[in-house]
Amino acid sequence: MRQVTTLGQFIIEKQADFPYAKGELSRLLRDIGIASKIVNREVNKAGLADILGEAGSINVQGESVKKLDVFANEQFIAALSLGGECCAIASEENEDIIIVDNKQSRNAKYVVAMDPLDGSSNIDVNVSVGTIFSIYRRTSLTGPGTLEDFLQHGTEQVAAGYVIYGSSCMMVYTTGKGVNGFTLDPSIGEFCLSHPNMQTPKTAKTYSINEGNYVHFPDGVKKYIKYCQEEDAATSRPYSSRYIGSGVADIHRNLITGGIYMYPTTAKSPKGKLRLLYECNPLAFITEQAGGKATDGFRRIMELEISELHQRTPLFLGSADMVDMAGDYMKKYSGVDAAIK
Ligand code: AHM
Ligand code: MG
Repeated sequence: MRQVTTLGQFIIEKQADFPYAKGELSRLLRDIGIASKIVNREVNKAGLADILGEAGSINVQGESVKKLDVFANEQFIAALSLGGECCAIASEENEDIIIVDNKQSRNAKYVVAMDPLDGSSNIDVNVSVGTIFSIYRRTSLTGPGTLEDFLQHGTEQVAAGYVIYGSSCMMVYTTGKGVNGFTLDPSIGEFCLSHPNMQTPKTAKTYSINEGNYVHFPDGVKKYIKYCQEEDAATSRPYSSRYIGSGVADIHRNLITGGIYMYPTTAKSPKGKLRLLYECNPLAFITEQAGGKATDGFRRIMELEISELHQRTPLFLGSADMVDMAGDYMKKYSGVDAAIK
């Protein structure tokens, strides 16, 4: 029988990489793993809505059926609160931070930012969705967690990851020592190491962007898209366009096969659509750890100043050579003045 390494075993083995660690981070990652298994179970049942009851209705057991993004948010908050290893949580679903103020959590070292169910509009059409998370060491010393604990540069992240609820359920995470991916084996209910030491190709032939917004893109993006579409045998162009519209799914594919994901400024989203704290920073950390890059078109995502919990930013993320070239086009045709201040 082949030896399998479960997420739990792997976390314990890797704890040795952090000589001063007392296991809190390991327990936090374990809590996230547990919540994601519960969310996966519910996502898999989403197609049964007609039988089990539509979101917002009362199901056959007389319970009210929750929307899956609300359900996912509640599951992650419950797992993190009960686990006792984080003193505050920031979520895309909550305007303000959630202070976890029980006896055990009050002085916990970490805060967790998350998007509990990214791309949730895709659930009704059976397209993959995901959870994104980011872990920081608190900057306040003791007592309840504060907003300031979250307003740190992405470079300060201690760990980050995503879970993709797709044809299989996978957790991919980094603690700053490479990226590892775990696939849920439903027969034993465990995440098993399936993608050790993930590396993204340095260059590739796929670009991912919502081209419906083309007329509103900055000139640098328009010109870069045209470059991707030109015929040139030496650079294997034209490239392929691949856009699911579910960020975790697009970025997971590009991480494995290579490519660039772009969400620039548009008329509807003049500062970009994606959120710095719980979407862009964690995805940037994972991508960099896999050998890729992430910028806002001009600057490294993980060095951007953050002043608001739900702050947005443009995002260019993926294979290093492609992100560099898109950045060159931005500088040449859009100019540094176009950078979001
Ligand atoms: P959400 O957090 O509200 O789900 O929005 C984020 C999603 C990403 O998953 C995806 O890449 C992007 O928004 C798609 O946006 P659009 O439909 O504008 O292309
Ligand atoms: Mg989101």
